[in-house]
Amino acid sequence: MSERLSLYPPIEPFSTGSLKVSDLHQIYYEVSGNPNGVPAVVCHGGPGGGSTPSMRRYFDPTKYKIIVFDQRGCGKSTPHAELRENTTWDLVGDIEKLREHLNIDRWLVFGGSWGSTLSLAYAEAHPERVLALVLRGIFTIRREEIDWFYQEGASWIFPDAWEDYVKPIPEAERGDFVSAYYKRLTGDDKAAQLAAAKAWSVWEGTTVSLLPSPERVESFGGDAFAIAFARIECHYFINRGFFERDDQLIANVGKIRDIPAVIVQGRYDVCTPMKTAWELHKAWPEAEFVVVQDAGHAASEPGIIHHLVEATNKFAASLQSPATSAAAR
Ligand code: STX
Repeated sequence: MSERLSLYPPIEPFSTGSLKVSDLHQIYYEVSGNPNGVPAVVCHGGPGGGSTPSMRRYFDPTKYKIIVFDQRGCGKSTPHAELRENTTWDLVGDIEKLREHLNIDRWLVFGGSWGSTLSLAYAEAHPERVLALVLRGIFTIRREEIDWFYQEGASWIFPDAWEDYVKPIPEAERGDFVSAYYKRLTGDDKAAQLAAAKAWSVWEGTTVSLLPSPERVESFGGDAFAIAFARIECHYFINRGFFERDDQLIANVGKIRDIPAVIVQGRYDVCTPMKTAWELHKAWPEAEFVVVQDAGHAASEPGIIHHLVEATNKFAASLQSPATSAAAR
């Protein structure tokens, strides 16, 4: 195999801020890379997973203006773990508010896992604002995807980790784990809420990478991360992503068919199995589709990094930044 591309070196943002998006919510954002580069916005996973500094590193910082933000209720956004005024369509609106606040006309949209869900929802709502899409670990919140990961399916591959996931839920309620977890994650018993949040979050932290990552499992079990991640994920799942129909994102792919796109999917993704990416690919053959044969779900898998960086490099060459095209006139 030829040598794989790696992440760009760590960088710090040249500006950060907090944008008031509703009476209740403020969202944290940061801008890194080249202030005159091609704008790119990153949609993080979960929902509720928050952004990480490594998200800046999937883009050439000399060519891109990289915008990373924390979605409502997680990371450095406030109030922490808040579920009110927190829906897919609120987040889509926030991306537009952020774009206008930063004076950006159009941008590349980059997202993995729930970040792919949100990127698709945003692009289908505002296709004229999207220069290109780079999507990984495709997730569309359909009932069968939620059932696979939180009810039965992934449990066959990780029966050991599954024992810890089922522990907080009494036998009588195990026919519907999402509902049973939702009750505890939104209940008044703070100790029960935290115990449920940790079990929920550690299940995901344990199963997202091809090879075990004890550091990830530990960080997913941290109180603040687990509370936001588990509460927000469960809230979105019990509300079926706030979509009108189960297959909405794939059914509406016609709205974004002409946007240049790359879809990167790990063959051994246990969290968002390849069936969904395959169905998106069949509905949208115009998008470049890459299966990484030795990867699971995580953005940090070496083969996933290679193809994501290759995709952003390709788009950096083909998309001109506003400043560059003005200079060329
Ligand atoms: N949740 C899938 C998802 O978006 C069902 C996701 N899983 N883990 C993550 O995101 C992070 C590692 C990005 C937190």
